[in-house]
Amino acid sequence: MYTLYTRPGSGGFVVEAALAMADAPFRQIDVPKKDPPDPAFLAVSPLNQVPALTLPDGCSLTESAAICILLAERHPQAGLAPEAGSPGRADFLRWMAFMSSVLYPAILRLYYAHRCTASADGVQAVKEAAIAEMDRGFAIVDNALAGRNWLAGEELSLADIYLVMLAAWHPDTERARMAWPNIERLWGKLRQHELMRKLNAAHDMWPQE
Ligand SMILES: N[C@@H](CCC(=O)N[C@@H](CS)C(=O)NCC(=O)O)C(=O)O
Repeated sequence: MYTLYTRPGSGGFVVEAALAMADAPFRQIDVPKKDPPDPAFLAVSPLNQVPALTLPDGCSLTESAAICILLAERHPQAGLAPEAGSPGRADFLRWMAFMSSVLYPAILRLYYAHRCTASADGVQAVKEAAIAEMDRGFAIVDNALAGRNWLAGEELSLADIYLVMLAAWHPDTERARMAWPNIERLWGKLRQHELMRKLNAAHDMWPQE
């Protein structure tokens, strides 16, 4: 059985979606934000971040994109991602890497701005730069979604769920929904998706419709 370390409203959202779509049994451990961190959790996640996943063989991994890609590979019947060698595969890998290395860190810089400056006066500037970087990244993904139903391939994949999770963290979701109509179109579909509705009830990522 898998063990998912998560907390409501965190990047555990997309991993939980993956496990549910794969119908994979898992135990969920909610990790509260704690200072100092729990040493047992640090052994699993050295940066004290969720999500983290322990595999049935006892190996653990962090990094949401790596976890998603691995789960897609371990549960091919669930259609979590375009298969290796299929036309949508390159887009899937590209956007998973882009979202986890460009968008997610920009979002973290906003919410943990104090970590990015040694000066208390610098926090506001870090936040403004983080939002600008986020906006630049979302605009690029929005553009990639023009004329497409899904970010990668012809079916819903974890890349789409990852994207709406990040969009929900934008500090001004009203503006985000207006500014990036292709992301909003995708998000609108996922807001009606039964599993997303269920997960959203637990994670409170966006206002329930
Ligand atoms: N690069 C990591 C980032 C994970 C991350 O930052 N998680 C947040 C919650 S969404 C967290 O645990 N933050 C606590 C902290 O950084 O102290 C990933 O993609 O999984």
